[in-house]
Amino acid sequence: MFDFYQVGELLTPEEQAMQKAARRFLEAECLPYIAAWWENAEFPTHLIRKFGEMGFLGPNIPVEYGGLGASAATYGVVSYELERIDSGLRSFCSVQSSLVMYPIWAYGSEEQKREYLPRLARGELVGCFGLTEADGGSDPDGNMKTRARRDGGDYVLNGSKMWITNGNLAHIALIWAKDEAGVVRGFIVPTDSKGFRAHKIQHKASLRASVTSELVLEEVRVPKTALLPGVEGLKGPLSCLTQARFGIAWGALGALEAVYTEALAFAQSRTTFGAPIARRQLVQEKLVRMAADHTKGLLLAWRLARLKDESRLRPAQVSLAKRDNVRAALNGARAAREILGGSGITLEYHSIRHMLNLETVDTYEGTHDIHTLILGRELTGENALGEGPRPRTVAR
Ligand code: TGC
Ligand code: FAD
Repeated sequence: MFDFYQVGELLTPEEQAMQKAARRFLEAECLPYIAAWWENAEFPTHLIRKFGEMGFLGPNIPVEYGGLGASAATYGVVSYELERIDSGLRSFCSVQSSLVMYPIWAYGSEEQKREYLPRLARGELVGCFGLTEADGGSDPDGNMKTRARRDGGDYVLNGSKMWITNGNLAHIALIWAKDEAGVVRGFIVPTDSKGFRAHKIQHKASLRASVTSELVLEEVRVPKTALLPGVEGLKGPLSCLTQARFGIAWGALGALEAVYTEALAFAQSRTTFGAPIARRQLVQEKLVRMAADHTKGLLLAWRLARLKDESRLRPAQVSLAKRDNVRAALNGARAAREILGGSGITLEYHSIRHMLNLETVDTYEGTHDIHTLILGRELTGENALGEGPRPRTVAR
């Protein structure tokens, strides 16, 4: 494991044990097959229950609801190890843990928690999270056309969602829709509901070992017990994003470790002009940049985890870590691909797969530029995101 500042020593024995177990499991069950899954655009559904057994699904959820009740860094190291293999594997677990289990745990009724959380933790049920719509995901409030209207004891949902991870695998979809007062609300929608359809998005050149879908809801009727009672307004979905972005800040460093170690080994064994390319300053500069970014990113992620456990985490702090760690990993993957030369363009090596995946990771969960603007707003008090003529969503 590459860990230049021994950040691993700052982890508790339980966190260290989880990281070791995850690495052992993923190296045996995923690493040998991932390139083929990626090339064939396949997600390894046979591993979902095993992910549950390993504690990868909702590790932070309390034990009474089927989770491990584990620390933030436990979730962090799991994300790191998953993404060291492939961003698509981490995506699956991010969505299940942070975007489906978290909102049910944080905002669900007791009945909803008991009905869904243990089965989601075991991987018996798969969930997806529908926030983004086709007109522009960066501004989910301004672009949300999906509506929920009351009809007796039910809600009726109409609209569509775009780019939804796990959409075609999911048994339940967490759908964010505006009610008749224009307030964003969350609904747990069984995907076998009449009027619910998922279309798998084809021809992706990134995150191929992950299922991405468009969801269409036409007069989908759910009982009022499907509503998450504990939250109103955009802060509902945004607070879930804070959880997932935290995991991505760790995960991206797993991908960075993978491309760094691959590039280093190649550079040490590849000889040109009578010496290994690792002896060349231009190559060393690239490797040093990767190692430095990994080291700084890990310290950032570790500190963030401790702040999270102390409930002192601010969303803008997560924005900084997601933004910088993902961009560092993407730059590292591009540099690793370059060091590998022609070999770097084949799936025999991992760097180009990570590089292409990280283009998605740089975009989803808030694009790099959106996080820049969130941070700019936090630092200056000035909103450069754009005001827009739309009415703001106000929690009642
Ligand atoms: P804004 O006025 O900033 O906020 C509205 C309310 O939400 C609160 N809030 C947050 N709460 C918790 N966590 C956060 N990160 C929060 N950010 C904001 C805020 O305090 C306010 O609360 P209240 O009580 O005053 O109502 O709203 P805005 O419309 O100006 O938002 C701007 C912006 C840019 C922050 C937001 O729209 C945004 O984050 N946009 C990016 C959207 C995004 O990240 N989408 C991701 C979709 S899911 C996904 O990509 C999954 S990929 C998963 C995978 O496969 O791994
Ligand atoms: P847009 O919002 O249209 O942005 C286009 C460009 O404009 C970007 O470069 C952006 O940075 C820039 N931009 C936007 N606004 C501004 C501004 N104010 N100032 C300057 N620049 C700006 N969403 C879900 O809800 N659930 C999921 O499970 C999910 N999974 C995904 C999986 C994949 C593989 C992908 C690719 C996306 C997924 N998403 C999901 C959607 C993702 O969150 C969005 O793609 C992302 O938020 C960006 O939205 P957009 O693609 O509509 O781009």
